Amino acid sequence: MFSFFRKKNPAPAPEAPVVTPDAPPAVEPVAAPAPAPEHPPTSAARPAPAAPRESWLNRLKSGLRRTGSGIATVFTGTRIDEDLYEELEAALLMADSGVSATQHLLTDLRRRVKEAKATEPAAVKALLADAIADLLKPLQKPLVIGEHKPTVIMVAGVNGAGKTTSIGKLTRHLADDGASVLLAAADTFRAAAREQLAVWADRNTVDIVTQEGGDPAAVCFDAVSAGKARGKDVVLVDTAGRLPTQLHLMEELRKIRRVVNKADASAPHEVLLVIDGNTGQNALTQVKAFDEALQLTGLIITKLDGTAKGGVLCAIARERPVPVYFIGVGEKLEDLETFDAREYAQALLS
Ligand SMILES: Nc1nc2c(ncn2[C@@H]2O[C@H](COP(=O)(O)OP(=O)(O)OP(=O)(O)O)[C@@H](O)[C@H]2O)c(=O)[nH]1
Ligand SMILES: [Mg+2]
Repeated sequence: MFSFFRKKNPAPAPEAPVVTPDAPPAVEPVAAPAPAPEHPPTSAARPAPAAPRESWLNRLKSGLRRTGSGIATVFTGTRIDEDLYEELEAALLMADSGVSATQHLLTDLRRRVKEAKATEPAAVKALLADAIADLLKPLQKPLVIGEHKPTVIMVAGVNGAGKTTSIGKLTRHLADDGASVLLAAADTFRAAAREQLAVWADRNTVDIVTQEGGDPAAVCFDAVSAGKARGKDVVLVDTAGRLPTQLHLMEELRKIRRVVNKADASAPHEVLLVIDGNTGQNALTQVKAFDEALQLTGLIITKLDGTAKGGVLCAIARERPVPVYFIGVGEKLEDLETFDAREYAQALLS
């Protein structure tokens, strides 16, 4: 079951066909344009309902098991000794947990083992799951929709992290919950990027504001204005991928943020960073850099169904605890789930 917290239950949005009066005429809000040729045919019909929570949890487990199994194998022996802690230290570091979180977990675990008077490695493993769950708990926070109308959500990240796909999945979940969504194609560099987002808009039968070439900030201004004029619940802004080291592109993101704020003085309400779960320790660098530029409110960690080692969430929890709203476990519409610290800790040790 997918759920995110909604403060209020907004009334159904009036589908006014008008653009906001103060929007520059260059930008055309369009309703779900034709799909890009490279994508499979789309239909206005809603796709099949999301898979049950358990099935995607198994995919997360099998994804993490492929690389995270090093942690679980530490506990296959019969004794609790210094060798076990040393092996565990190496396994946590190998799983991208980073030095700080690894040291924290080892100290915490030793304390728990002493307190519980644990004598079996299996019991130590269960205590480690508790320690990891407690470390990750501050990252577990629901996305709140409904406090503002529209709730403006800006999405950023490095190239290919899974921004556009995650926006498509998120749109589906929001729409399933009865929220009206408008997409802003602020990745104006590539025609393919606009078309890709348009396909997701079409699949979800939601409106999209797009512009050929031009200024991404202008698209965002128009999208937020149109979202207000049309009474949408959510405006989702897709931005072009960029590295934190590309300073002019980071400045462009800051500009988008400022312009969104001009269109709606309380926006953006959420600034999300999408991180490819395979990024390893570099993920922490990305969180820090994007947080400094944009004041992040949340993260989406994608591709946890693949070869991701998973420990990087421990590093993020320890060093830059930005909430993880969602995790991506596949390429399909339903492959996005809310983050649960305990489930994740258990998947990491499975
Ligand atoms: N296996 C898997 N693949 C994913 C997931 N999320 C995204 N992808 C794939 O990752 C690739 C890149 O996804 P996009 O959504 O285009 O990434 P992006 O961040 O928008 O990329 P740019 O706009 O080019 O920066 C696509 O092939 C997606 O299908 C996921 O959770 N699991
Ligand atoms: Mg994209």
